[in-house]
Amino acid sequence: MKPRFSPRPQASTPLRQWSGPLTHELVQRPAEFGLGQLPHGLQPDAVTESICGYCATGCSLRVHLRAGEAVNLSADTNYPVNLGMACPKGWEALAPLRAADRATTPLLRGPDGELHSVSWDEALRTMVERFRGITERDSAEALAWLSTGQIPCEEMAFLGALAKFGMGMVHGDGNTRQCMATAATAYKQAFGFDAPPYTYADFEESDVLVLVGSNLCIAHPILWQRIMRNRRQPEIIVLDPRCTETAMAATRHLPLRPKSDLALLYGVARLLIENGWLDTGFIEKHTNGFEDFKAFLLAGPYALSEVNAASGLDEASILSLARSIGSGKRVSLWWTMGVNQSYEGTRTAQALINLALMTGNIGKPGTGPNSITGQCNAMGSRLFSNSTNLLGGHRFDREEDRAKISALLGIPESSIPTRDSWAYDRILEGAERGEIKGLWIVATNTAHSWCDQQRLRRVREGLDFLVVQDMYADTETARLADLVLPAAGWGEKDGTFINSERRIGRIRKVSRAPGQALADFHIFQLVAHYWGCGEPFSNWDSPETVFRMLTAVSRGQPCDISGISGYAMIESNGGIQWPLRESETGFSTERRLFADGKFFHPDGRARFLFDAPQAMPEPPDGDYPFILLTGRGTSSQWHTQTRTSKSPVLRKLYPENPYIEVHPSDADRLGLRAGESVIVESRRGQMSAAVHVTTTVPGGSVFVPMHYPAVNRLTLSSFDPHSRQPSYKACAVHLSRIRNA
Ligand SMILES: Nc1nc2c(c(=O)[nH]1)N[C@H]1C(S)=C(S)[C@@H](COP(=O)(O)OP(=O)(O)OC[C@H]3O[C@@H](n4cnc5c(=O)[nH]c(N)nc54)[C@H](O)[C@@H]3O)O[C@H]1N2
Ligand SMILES: Nc1nc2c(c(=O)[nH]1)N[C@H]1C(S)=C(S)[C@@H](COP(=O)(O)OP(=O)(O)OC[C@H]3O[C@@H](n4cnc5c(=O)[nH]c(N)nc54)[C@H](O)[C@@H]3O)O[C@H]1N2
Ligand code: SF4
Ligand SMILES: [Mo]
Repeated sequence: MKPRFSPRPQASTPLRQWSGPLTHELVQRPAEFGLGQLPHGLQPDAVTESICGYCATGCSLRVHLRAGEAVNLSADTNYPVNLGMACPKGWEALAPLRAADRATTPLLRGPDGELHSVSWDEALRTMVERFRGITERDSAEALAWLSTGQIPCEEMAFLGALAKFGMGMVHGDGNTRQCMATAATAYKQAFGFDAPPYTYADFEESDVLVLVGSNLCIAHPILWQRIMRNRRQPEIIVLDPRCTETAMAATRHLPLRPKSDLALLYGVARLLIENGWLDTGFIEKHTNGFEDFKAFLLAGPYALSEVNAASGLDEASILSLARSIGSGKRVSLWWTMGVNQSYEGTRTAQALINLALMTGNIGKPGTGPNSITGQCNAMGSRLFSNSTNLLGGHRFDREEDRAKISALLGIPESSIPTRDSWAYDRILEGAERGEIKGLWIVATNTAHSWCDQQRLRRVREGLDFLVVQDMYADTETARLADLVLPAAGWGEKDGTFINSERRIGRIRKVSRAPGQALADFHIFQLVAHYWGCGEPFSNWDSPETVFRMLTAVSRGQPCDISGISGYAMIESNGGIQWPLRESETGFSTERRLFADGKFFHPDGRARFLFDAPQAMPEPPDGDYPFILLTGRGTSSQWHTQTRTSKSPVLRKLYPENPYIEVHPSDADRLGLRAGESVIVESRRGQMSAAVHVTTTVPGGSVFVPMHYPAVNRLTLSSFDPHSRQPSYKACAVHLSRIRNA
């Protein structure tokens, strides 16, 4: 059963007076927003291309139109990312657009506690009235937003600029906190900027690929296909407690104990030192802190026998891993959520960065400490969401950065906050404490995807007004809203995404949004107008204009894209990786960073960063004897399933009901039979799931995919101290049989 909440108190503050017409003229002339319009400039029977709106691989899809309707998709054979391949989600990407439960009008919660359809005018007046009421009673700091890695850069930037520079908010964060914050922080601290160094050709050019906490076959199947194109007979080593599809397909699987990565990677680093498997020239010329790191490794419990005890891997396997990394010619280290979603994720990611720096595996073909991104525009949100860094990787606390942005965007410097936003968890804590009263959630489904859901219920109770902007009105989060704003989705709007290898690609409007749903871009234009801050945003009139502003903003930054003149240039080049400075001509399709050994810290050197491993925040014990691992279930399920569950084809490809993977020895001990239902319980909540007996999970651990809403009733509020990313992948649970089931 989905939760329902009591109605929020009704508006008590009188409508505020402001200058300018109250109703935006475009609300009265909806055609200008593209409502009921044929996609921009497209011939009715055209074939066009758009980057896929699911994962950060960033495949290009061909969209086939008939009589102005997008009728089919196929994989683009000419695009350097996917080379004619796509996964089931990509092939089925049109289905979610046509779902019967699309939000087609704004919905406002009435005195009866139900959501009722209202006009855009009433919706926006109410939103502004309620949010302004909060800022007048408290302050603009009592408002916050939570957004996403799944809307284009232009919309991301618009939301962040409007919220902070227009509406005076200080706090806003994205669901990339759940996903990429650790990698972003690890790179920033080590390299001086959040800069994944690789290009996808590196998958094909490595001799040794080490995948840590990454189930590539399921989560990024086309990137796995890129590895399959590697002609160098590479060694593919997977570090994952589970024997995943990827582990099975690899040349070697090292089933380390959950959360023992840091100790293991330090053990490997020590073996590199002890065996002289180092690139001392690179270390001396291009890094800082190696001697301290070495002393730390030699003084700590990282000898082979100690690391064997910590990780459960035998000594020969650890030594052989170190040898592969130390003596391999081109070694690349790849990581995803098994690393990022941990209470010590930042240091674990940096332990991988350290291995690459020690062996000089960076800036050359087939190398790199490479974080693989999750959502289609996670990389765009890291650069342009204006949440935890000022647009374009600038700093809120640096005066010259504020002056630069103010001059470029024509926004008064005084309206730029001088400090960073709270992270996601702090925003929710703020709501729990009553400091955040108004929350605007855009394109993320917090009430399913955030950890420790019971706590989130209290957060909801603390809010005066919750606005949810989504494609669907029945997501777990939209059901909690006071106001739902109906949004157009991927395929119904224009813009750009940035994929895992920093490639900026174009997305295109190929379909009309249903009813009165509007592109997020247009919703932001309207909110600016109704808020009374439309003037500074009057030139934010189309995604491409905003894209050009972002290229100007990026000038001089590591992510400088001032060399990109506009969308046509992106399209004709098969996407363009950042950076591309204005002076650069004749650039190639695949470019990696740091070929010159120069990093982004003022001294040009990369840093070795490390800390001793910590105990798991909630280790298993007598009451809760299993470690719960969570993650992706199948390549046909996307996160909270608001989109993928709308495709009848995809629905056939995954189990409809929640299931839990249990090792045969544990199933035997508890007397569990395959297929029976169990109650899975943590200290915070419980769910039921069908038992799947399998040796893919190690004894003592169980696995539940994240796609079923109940899973985050179990997970805990525990965060990496540097990145504030939640530890979704380890908490203690108990299993019990359902009697007479
Ligand atoms: N089909 C599909 N594809 C997706 C997504 C989706 O929802 N569905 N989501 C996208 C997004 S946003 C993301 S972030 C990526 C995520 O992509 P991945 O990170 O590859 O996926 P996960 O399954 O979350 O986690 C990867 C692995 O981490 C392992 N793991 C758990 N704990 C540990 C540990 O302590 N150490 C190690 N070494 N490994 C551990 C898990 O067993 C799991 O197999 O996928 C993207 N692609
Ligand atoms: N237990 C556990 N929990 C996890 C994870 C895990 O591994 N384990 N992984 C975490 C990770 S890595 C991630 S990335 C998060 C993902 O968590 P979420 O971001 O909450 O998941 P989605 O289902 O992708 O939610 C996106 C929402 O935006 C809506 N939407 C899609 N496109 C648009 C658009 O263009 N405009 C608007 N306005 N709305 C749109 C969708 O309908 C959906 O409601 O989950 C995290 N939660
Ligand atoms: S691999 Fe990712 S980008 Fe490519 S088609 Fe599948 S979901 Fe889309
Ligand atoms: Mo993610």
